[in-house]
Amino acid sequence: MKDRKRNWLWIAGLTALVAAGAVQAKTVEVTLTAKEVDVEIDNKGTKYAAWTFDGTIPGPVIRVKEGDVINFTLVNPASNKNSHSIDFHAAEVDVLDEFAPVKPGETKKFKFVAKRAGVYMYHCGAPTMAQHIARGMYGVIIVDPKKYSRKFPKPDREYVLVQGQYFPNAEDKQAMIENRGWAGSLINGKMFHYDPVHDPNASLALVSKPGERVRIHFVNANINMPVALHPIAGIWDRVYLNGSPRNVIYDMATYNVAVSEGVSLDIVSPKDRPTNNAIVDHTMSAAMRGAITVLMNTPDADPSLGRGDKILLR
Ligand SMILES: [Cu+2]
Repeated sequence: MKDRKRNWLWIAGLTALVAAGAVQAKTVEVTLTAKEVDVEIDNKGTKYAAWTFDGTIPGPVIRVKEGDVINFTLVNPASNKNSHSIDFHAAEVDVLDEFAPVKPGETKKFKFVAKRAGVYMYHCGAPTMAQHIARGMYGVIIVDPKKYSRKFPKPDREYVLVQGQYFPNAEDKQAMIENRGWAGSLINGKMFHYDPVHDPNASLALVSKPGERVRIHFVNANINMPVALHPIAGIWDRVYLNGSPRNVIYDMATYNVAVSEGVSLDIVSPKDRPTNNAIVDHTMSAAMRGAITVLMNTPDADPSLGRGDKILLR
């Protein structure tokens, strides 16, 4: 009798849990539009004939929760000259179906479930893929876990950084494939985007207050180069491989980010003084050509930055 009662309680508890989960899982409508437009690729306004999602490099940050259903639409307007596609690294589907190229004037829809928490690249995979990525068709999808934990605490601030390679000759596909002729590193679409130290035209930097936990969601959208990500004058307190709460490593000076990899990295600055960090790709050919981001840790840090829709600064 006692056993029966215990079983019943267990089943009731499980049912409540399942019901709670069902309430939490949402269907999220996401539409991206392929846009072949000129964008600025540095702080002084140099234009580049880009291909983009929604008109910017990178495309919009998509943020969902583990278990959510993404109801996705890709629009390729008739005014474009090229076929484009979407490849979500967060989706487990069919490369020949969901990820197939979409011709100008056509639209494609599909659904997928964001089953695994993490930070993922998305990009265009239409041929020649190297060119579609190099010209700017990439972005980030963050799949938040259902809840935070001691192992994966809620950060005080979060920033998205996406690194890409800049090939001035937008037509030379073969050079992109063979890694010839790249002239700069783009951080969220611009060289030295957040580095007022090396570029007097830079007006933005990342900010936090001393002692805050700052989580950097980083994606390597380079064509051929890994990224040696190091926070100068700091140490990564934790690195979450693929941005997953299950994959934590501690105390890393430099973390090597593979091409297409997403990763979340926490830095906690000293509490008792204002400091600055320079988050660099320690690969000098990249750092000296744009891959430096300044993080300023000061008591008067703007409270709106690194939160809500200000995790990717434009
Ligand atoms: Cu494309």
